[in-house]
Amino acid sequence: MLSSLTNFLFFLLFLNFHILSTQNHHPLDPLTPLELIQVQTIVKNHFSHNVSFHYVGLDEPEKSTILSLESNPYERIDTPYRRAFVIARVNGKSHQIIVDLSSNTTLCDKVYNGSGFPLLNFGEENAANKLACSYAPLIASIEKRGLKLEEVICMSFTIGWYGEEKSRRVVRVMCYYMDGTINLYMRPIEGITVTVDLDQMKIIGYRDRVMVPVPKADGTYYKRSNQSDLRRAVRDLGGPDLALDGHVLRWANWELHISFDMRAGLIISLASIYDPEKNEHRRVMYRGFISEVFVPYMDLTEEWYYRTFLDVGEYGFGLCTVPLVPLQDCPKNAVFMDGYFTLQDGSPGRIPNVFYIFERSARDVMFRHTELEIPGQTITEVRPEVSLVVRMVSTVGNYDYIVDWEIKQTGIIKVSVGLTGLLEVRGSTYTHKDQIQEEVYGTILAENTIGSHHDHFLIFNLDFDIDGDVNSFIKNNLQTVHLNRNTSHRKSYWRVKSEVAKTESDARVQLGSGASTELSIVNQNKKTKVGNYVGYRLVPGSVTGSLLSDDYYAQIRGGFTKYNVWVTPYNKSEKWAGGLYADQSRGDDGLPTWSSRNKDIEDKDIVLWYTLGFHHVPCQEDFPVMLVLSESFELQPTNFFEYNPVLKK
Ligand SMILES: [Cu+2]
Repeated sequence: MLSSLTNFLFFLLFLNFHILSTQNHHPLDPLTPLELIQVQTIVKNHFSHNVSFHYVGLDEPEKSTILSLESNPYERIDTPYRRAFVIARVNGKSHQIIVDLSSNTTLCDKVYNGSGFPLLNFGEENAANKLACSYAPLIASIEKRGLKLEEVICMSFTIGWYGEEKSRRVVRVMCYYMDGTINLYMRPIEGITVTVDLDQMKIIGYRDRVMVPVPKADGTYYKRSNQSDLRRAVRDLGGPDLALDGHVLRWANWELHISFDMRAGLIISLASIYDPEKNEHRRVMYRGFISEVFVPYMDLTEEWYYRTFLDVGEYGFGLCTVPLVPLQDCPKNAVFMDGYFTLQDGSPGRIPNVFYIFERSARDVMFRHTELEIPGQTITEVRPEVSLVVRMVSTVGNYDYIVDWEIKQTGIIKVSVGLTGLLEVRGSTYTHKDQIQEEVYGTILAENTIGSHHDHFLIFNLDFDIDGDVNSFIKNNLQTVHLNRNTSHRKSYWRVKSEVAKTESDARVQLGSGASTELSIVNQNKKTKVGNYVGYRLVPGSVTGSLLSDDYYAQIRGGFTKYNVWVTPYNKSEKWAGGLYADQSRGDDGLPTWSSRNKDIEDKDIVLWYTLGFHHVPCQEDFPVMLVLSESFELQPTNFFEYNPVLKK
């Protein structure tokens, strides 16, 4: 019987990392492999028990320190502290530890007694899968179904929270079948649930409820060697006009810092853009990253109801990133960057080519005009769009999320998310839609194969600093004005009524509810020459929100999906919208809790939270591997520049 050690072994292959210099860090640079080893040593020396590492990341210096360094770069001689934030399990308890690398000490070690548990790590997931695979009752169930043991692969699933008063750190292990395919996700072995206690690494529950046919292997293969080759030549767009200085990226009129975190994946910091009018770089965003991803399935059957995942806080969006493939994931002109994370024993692992950075010319137009009204002349001016993309792919089990942060010379930041990979399908007795007389919670995609309805909600933490960190959130409501016939030839027109959000409750917005509203972050202390506040607006893509009832346990845990937009005052510790301890969380930590304090947000350092959502009703084109399903949003300069910022280019 195979256990799914593939990932683990794959990452171990890359453990022959390079030892990087610890000198000349940007203070927001991720921890280097050498620093990760130092953290491992300090933490292990601190405890007499075995330590299981669940998160190690940079404990960044205070924002005020970073900003003062940015404005006085020569002060970099006094390097700010290098510290690590660690979450580890020791003797059945979750510890939050701050490690200071310069003094080689543990500054703080706090036991967390609240609800929820930290990120799972690969080591324990693989151990749980292996344990289940060798469990005699499971082997008997496999044999009873007439399946070959050596073709079975087991996977761990987080279990959510359904009102239990006491929680144990457990996962449910589900099994899949290969036998003639590599697409194991299309061949679930339904009806069997193995419950594993992760701390004790012991099976605490087993149930073989029902026998359902395993969907066929036929038609599930998706590798190119078995397909007709539809490749097109990859165009070389020429060398990128970018400079990478450590983790600081300079391209065209932009400068920003990019970093890898094992929980968030890609983190964008200190994004600023050059303003030719002012002859200076102007601050736009202090920080941007994916804070949480909520994926609730709508299937209520016993083996499925609990599948309401928080991918960032349970599995680690960074931990699940995969090396990108040159010339396939990206064009020839791409520049790559590696990422480093921590394994269960605290040692560093390397993900090569975790980010690709490349110029993109999609043959879009930045602006154009053809002037035909001047006698004897036709004047045409066209400026093609070229942008820079930072790309990562996080493969959370069956699903692949392609995340692009795209910066444009126009000042626009565009974020796109593409969903692809393999659906989570349920085995079924049905071979045709006409046979189905009951609720099956999905679409029949192939014989014995139901693609379950589900959502993907990705919430972004966007800490704007428009020309400084004192910003405000403005709703520009488009209102229809009705007129008396006697006063105008027109019966109606619309105008903009601006509303400054005073407190957090003013800034909770459900988009798509009929009203036309533009949402902006502005600096009320800075105006353009003609008197408009400088700002950026959110141009939402999808306005999809959760359809679950508010008092449903899964919705309580993913409560940040109640609104598409939230604004909170900046707080260094408020990073993870689904709570720091997301596994089996109870919704008592996270964005809705912070926002309920209803703090003042006008003329404050504020963070905009936006959720990009997908309702996914699977269709047959998603079988056996999904075509990319994309959504995006933009952050657009709005009265930020004095005029069209690319005119002088
Ligand atoms: Cu989906």
